[in-house]
Amino acid sequence: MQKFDKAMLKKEIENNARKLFRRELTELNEKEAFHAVAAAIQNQIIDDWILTTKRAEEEDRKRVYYLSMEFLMGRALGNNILNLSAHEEIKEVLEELGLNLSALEDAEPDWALGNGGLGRLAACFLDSLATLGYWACGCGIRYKYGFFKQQIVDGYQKEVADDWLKDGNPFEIRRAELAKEVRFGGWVETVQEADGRLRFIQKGYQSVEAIPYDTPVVGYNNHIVDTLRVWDANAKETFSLDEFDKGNYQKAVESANMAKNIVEVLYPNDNHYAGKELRLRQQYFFISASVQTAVEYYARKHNGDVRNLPEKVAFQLNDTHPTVAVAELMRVLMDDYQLSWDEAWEITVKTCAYTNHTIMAEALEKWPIELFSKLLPRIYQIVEEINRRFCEEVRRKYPDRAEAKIAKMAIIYDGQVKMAHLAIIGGHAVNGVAALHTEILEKQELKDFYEMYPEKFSNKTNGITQRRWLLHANPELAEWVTNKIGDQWITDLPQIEKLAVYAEDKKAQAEFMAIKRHNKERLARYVFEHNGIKLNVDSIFDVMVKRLHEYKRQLMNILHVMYLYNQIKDHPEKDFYPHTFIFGAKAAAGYKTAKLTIKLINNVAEVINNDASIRDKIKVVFVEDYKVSSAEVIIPAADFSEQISTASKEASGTSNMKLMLNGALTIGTMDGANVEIVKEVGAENAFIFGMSSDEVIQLEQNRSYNPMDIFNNDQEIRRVLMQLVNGFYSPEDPELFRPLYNSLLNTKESDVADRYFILKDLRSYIKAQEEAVKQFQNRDWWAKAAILNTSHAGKFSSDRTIEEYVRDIWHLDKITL
Ligand code: GPV
Repeated sequence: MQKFDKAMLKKEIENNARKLFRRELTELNEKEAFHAVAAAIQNQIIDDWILTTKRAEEEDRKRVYYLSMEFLMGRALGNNILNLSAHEEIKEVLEELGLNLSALEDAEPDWALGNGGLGRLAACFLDSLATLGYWACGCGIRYKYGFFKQQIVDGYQKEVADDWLKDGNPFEIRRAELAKEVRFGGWVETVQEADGRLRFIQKGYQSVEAIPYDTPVVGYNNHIVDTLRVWDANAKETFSLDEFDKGNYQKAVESANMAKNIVEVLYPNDNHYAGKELRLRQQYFFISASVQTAVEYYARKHNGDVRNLPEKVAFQLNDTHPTVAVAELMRVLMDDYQLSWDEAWEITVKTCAYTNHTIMAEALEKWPIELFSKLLPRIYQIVEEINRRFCEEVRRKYPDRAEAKIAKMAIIYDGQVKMAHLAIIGGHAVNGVAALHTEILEKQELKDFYEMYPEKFSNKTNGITQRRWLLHANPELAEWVTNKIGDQWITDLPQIEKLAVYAEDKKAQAEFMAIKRHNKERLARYVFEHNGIKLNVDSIFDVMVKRLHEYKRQLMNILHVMYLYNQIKDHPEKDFYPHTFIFGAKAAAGYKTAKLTIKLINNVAEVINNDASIRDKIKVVFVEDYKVSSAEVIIPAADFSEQISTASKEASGTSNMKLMLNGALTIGTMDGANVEIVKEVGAENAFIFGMSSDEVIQLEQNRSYNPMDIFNNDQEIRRVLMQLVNGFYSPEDPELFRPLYNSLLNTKESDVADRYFILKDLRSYIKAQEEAVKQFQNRDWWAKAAILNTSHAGKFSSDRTIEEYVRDIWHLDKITL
């Protein structure tokens, strides 16, 4: 390996300044300097990127295509530099040029091509795949507008378009030569071939051209570079002169717009299905382009014989959003490569695998037959045939109760196409994302499928990449860990266990807590800059960052704050440890209750933060525009990690893992991966409360829960609830929060009152909070427990998760360099 040439890099950055802006580097503003540096970094990456592909091809490696509507990458510059093998030298160069890396990083927009956990998981997986040396391609959509930016105006969320590409993306490469045609609409004609075979030909369709943009995914210190490929859309024949001459100018422009619309914007829903046609268009658009490309690539390498495709290609479906891949692969194999149904089916099942990320009923994708068959006539025909054959199989297997089984399991039923059923039937593997979640899938939600295909099911507990979430986000703690136990943890997180011996070491405790304090100061600066609120870094930083959703129960958190405020007002003489409640969350643009919860948090903040009489004992901060890059500042500063979803509802959670790794203690329910976190760190080093998932499911089934009983019998809770409707937090409009009150108590307004058992769990939540606050003041105990949380986070690396997918589902071999 050639020694890294610092002088060359320096020159290149300076040249980039001239080339891009016709000015000297020293004359550039931060944003311009970012582009000059990023272009040079991309150039550092490019050779490894080309070489990775070459080696993988020479070694004929199997490749996984991670098919996902979302990749929540965050920023690339800092992470790329950190992962590059010459990262020390690169940092020196930047310093010698007088560039401030962290200011450059701040000039890069987040790549917000995702909503929350599901999209961020995809991003962590790509980092792990490259770092572990597997050949992978993330396939998605190049949304012109990513996840909206959130402004808080008068306490309300306001959505602002995220025009993230307006200054260009220095890391992307447009691959016009790899464009693919995707067909929508029309009808299918059946033609009998000379050999008697039937051919199905889509006619009268509209074509859209899919153009891929590749961005590099840099493995940590190993010269491996994988690819994130996102597709842009163009009208196939823009402005055909023909149309123009005939005076059909308008029509030509319209079809261009139809194409452009597909990639216009990311749907801002999380755990919720809206049933919009454009969404199905998006799904088929990127899936068709990705599937065609993968098969063609394989065919070219194997003399056009695609019969052994599953030996070299794996498609992982990130939830049901990419599930049309099953039918599209069937179509390509049969219509473009002339395989029989049976041949194509065997290949499809062996190639595809499906990850389920939720049991929430409202998240299940079910497309009306009408809409589906009109937009994708050939695909619908194939789905019908898959369904017909599946129903036959059910009849054979369950002759005496076939119709009941079919009613529950068919792909097409009640006028709908059920995407989860297609994904399960059309693939060889189905996995949940945490042990509890998988158990619920097997025993309840997907019980019938589990009974029929037990061998398909497995659990793959989620993980996070320690490169971004410790090494990059928390450099001071990362350095401390490395000083104590060496740097192996960066690629082998279970090594971090070695820190446990320092848990009771007074000096180590002091160091650990000093670092936490520095991170709290860093967050305080961020909050002051962005929100204008001054934080007390001696107070408890109690952090809840995640999408705003009723099942996650931000409402329970703020009700507890309201309860505490009443306590302080009633008992000003009592000791009360200063407590800062930090929220970060975006609500889906059309989700009324979620948006009103944001308004409530902000109004509570307004009242409490401005009440001089409580002398700053409580502060409430809603951090505007929570995103990956702000998570990197917030998470390292946390003392408490709020993981308080209704048990059984949070499939896994991943902020729970990020916070644990950074030394926060969990206040949480026995839900999702919290169960495994508690198992790793010990129940004594977390604060667990509330109903178990079995209890929740029981209560849901026997419908015996009446929150009014709590309202009637618990005065303090009743007082908090009354403050929602007596104008205490909204004097200008006392009725403002009535819908939240109703959601908790009123069965007339919603079919079930307190669907997420907030009032049911509130008392035990208050207790868990009290216990945590008490323990926080025992500084030795706390330091020990915090160190133990960090040191027991080893299981939650996405490297471990990826190795499990590789072992059980993808069967990949590593690229050797
Ligand atoms: I379905 N998840 C998400 O972020 N968006 C979705 O649309 C769906 C699921 C999340 C789950 O809610 C989390 O519990 C989980 O940790 C995450 O997916 C990754 O698996």
